[in-house]
Amino acid sequence: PERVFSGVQPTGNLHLGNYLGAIRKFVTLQQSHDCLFCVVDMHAITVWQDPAKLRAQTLEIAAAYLAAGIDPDKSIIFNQSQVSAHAELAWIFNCVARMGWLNRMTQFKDKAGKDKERASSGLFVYPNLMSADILAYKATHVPVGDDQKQHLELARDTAAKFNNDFNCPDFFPMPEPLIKGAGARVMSLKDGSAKMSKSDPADNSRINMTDDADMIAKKIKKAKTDPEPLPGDIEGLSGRPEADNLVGIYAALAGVEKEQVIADFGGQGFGVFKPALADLAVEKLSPITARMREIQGDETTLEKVLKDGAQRADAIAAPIMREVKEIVGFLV
Ligand code: AQP
Repeated sequence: PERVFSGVQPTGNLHLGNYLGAIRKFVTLQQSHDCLFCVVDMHAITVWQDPAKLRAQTLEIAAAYLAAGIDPDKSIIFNQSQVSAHAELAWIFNCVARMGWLNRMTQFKDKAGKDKERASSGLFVYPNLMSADILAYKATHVPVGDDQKQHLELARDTAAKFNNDFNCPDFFPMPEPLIKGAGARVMSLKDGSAKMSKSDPADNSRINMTDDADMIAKKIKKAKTDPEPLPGDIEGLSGRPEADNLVGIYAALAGVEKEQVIADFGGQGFGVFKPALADLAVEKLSPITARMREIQGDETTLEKVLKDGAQRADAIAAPIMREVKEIVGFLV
């Protein structure tokens, strides 16, 4: 059976990239697959998180899942630290994956910054925890943005090495990424070559899921562009990363191809295109933002959804972990 696992970190500033690249895809996938959608709080603490904020941000992601349309009766919504399999399998994978593999991960290089000596050891082994997230459920498909492709390849390598080292062919499946489609890579509004990111200190580099209509319009109006009008064909976007990004965001929000956006707006200046994009963004995002606020107001229900999800997730992972431990030679 095909099983989907994916997660979002509760690190604050949930943005349009997270929505278009991940959460919106989750909603569609739950129609065709068994899905687990996790709030990955253990990943979040690889960089310092204020405990009170972490708690609030965890509830915020759960509220975003529900507000976007993930149905907790159909899909499993839970937070990572409530299911022990994640930490247990991550440790085993720390002993399977090689230092050389981790050394090649570009996200560590980006996130650790210049002073790698001061990065947490958790940040370095983060990809092993991600492999554990997926494989503790023998998930077969992982919807993620383009930025997570390298980590998913590492998860496949780890699954293959485990199956090979312990002579248990096919024990872990090779998880497939589901990356394609509009919105897989939303770039910063201030720099078309950097991805839109929660941790960018410039708030106007991203559209937050909590921004109101005025804020969304203001940020789009101020987004960096070049002085040329939109090109008459799609090839004309090459070498124009900011224009390409705004056209891509429009296409993803409207649910059409970029070609269609160019057919509609080619030759128009940003004075016309930006207000149209702002209207579309507000139209698509404000109902979700409003629902998110409403859901966040009822913490008891949110906590109940997470608790129930954790129990259902544990029911899948526990028997798999028991087998893993037997395979490794741990007494169970
Ligand atoms: N800019 C993006 N475009 C498309 N998809 C994106 N994702 C993140 N940024 C973009 C996807 O969102 C999901 C959840 O991401 P995460 O919480 O694991 O955070 P991240 O990938 O580390 O990226 P962020 O949100 O920008 O955080 P920081 O600033 O900490 O790096 C993933 O599926 C991701 O691909």
